[in-house]
Amino acid sequence: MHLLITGGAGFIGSHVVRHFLSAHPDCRITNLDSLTYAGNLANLRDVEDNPRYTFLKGDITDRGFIDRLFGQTDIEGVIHLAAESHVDRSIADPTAFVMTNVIGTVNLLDAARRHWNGRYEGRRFYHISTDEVYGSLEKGTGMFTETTPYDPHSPYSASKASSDHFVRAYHDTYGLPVVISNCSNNYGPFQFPEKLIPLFINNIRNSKPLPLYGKGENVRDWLWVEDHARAIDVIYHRGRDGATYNIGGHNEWSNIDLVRQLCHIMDEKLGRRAGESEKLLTFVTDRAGHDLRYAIDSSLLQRELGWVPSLSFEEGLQKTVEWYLANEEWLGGVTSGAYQHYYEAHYGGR
Ligand code: NAD
Ligand code: TDX
Repeated sequence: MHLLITGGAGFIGSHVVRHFLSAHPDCRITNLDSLTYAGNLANLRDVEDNPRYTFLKGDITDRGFIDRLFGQTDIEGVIHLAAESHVDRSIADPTAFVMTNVIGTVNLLDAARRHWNGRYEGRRFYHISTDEVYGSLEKGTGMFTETTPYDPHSPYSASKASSDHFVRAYHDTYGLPVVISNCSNNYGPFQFPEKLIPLFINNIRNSKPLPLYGKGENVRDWLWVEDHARAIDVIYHRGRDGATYNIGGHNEWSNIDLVRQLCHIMDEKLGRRAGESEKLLTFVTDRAGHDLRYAIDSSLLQRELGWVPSLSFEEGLQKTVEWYLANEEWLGGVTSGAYQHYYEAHYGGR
């Protein structure tokens, strides 16, 4: 089987590539990625010599390129992760989010429609999406299910909601075999340090302030990234045609509680006095339109396909911290140059 994985050089994509290569010996993978600031071939050093793996540098916004790719290869399945993924960047400038997340997704859908041309047996287009399309929940009550109406608030979530709608439209209009999953916040190795957990690990390491938005009361539902990769595997192979599955770890944390826990682990690992890292906590101006709470009901996926998360958050957070501390070279590589400019522009002198 020949799979096209888009965005495979990013955080989640690299785990998906690694998982499929090891779990499916019959599977060949083409990893299509344009290597934006978030794409990094160092995320896949351990598989780059695998004869079943090919990296292809290319941009999904380039319609002609995507058309030639489908015309010249025997792609049987697509797992589409390539996206602009950071909410703060989407607030600063939504343009790339519309181009990649909306137009790029439509380019892929349309190439699959035209080149597969009704020969859909054994073929599938899988769109990896986010819980943020559902909007925001009140504190303490309710969860997102697959039938929760879409209510995106940020340019990022609006672009992902739009792409989800296009995926469904291609299923309903052209019969394209599609499946969608909407997942909660991922964490783990190889996450770019613009996102909360790796950003704060890096800042604690460097004794820099920890910029917590608002009062730190927003709640996120965290999932170990390899559990997401396993969910993607079962959904790709056994999910119903046209269906949507929510993926989440039933693991809600307010940002302030999560950061305190992270500080505690970092104090231990760095041999600092208890409470030392927490002194770096700095409350800063809230994110515009900041969604208060996300919580995912993943009972459909658990009931239908038997997926369950494998790792407790306590273990996952420990493993994540250990990974970042053991991979200083990786962290140094992604936090030099352009990252410094982004950091200065977004967080100012802090
Ligand atoms: P990421 O930012 O780490 O990686 C995105 C990858 O896409 C990068 O390798 C980048 O180079 C590539 N890319 C971007 N624009 C491209 C383009 N025009 N053409 C080709 N490649 C391009 O993102 P991530 O956190 O790994 O997220 C992957 C997917 O999962 C995204 O679709 C995101 O919306 C979704 N998702 C993420 C989370 C999360 O917590 N990170 C949760 C749910 C869903
Ligand atoms: O500096 C910060 N300070 C802060 O308080 C950053 C970067 C974040 N936060 C808060 C905002 C959120 O409430 O932490 C929480 C998590 O923030 P992010 O890591 O930016 O993630 P989030 O905005 O929740 O979105 C993530 O989960 C869903 C991913 O970035 C998306 O790609 C995914 O779809």
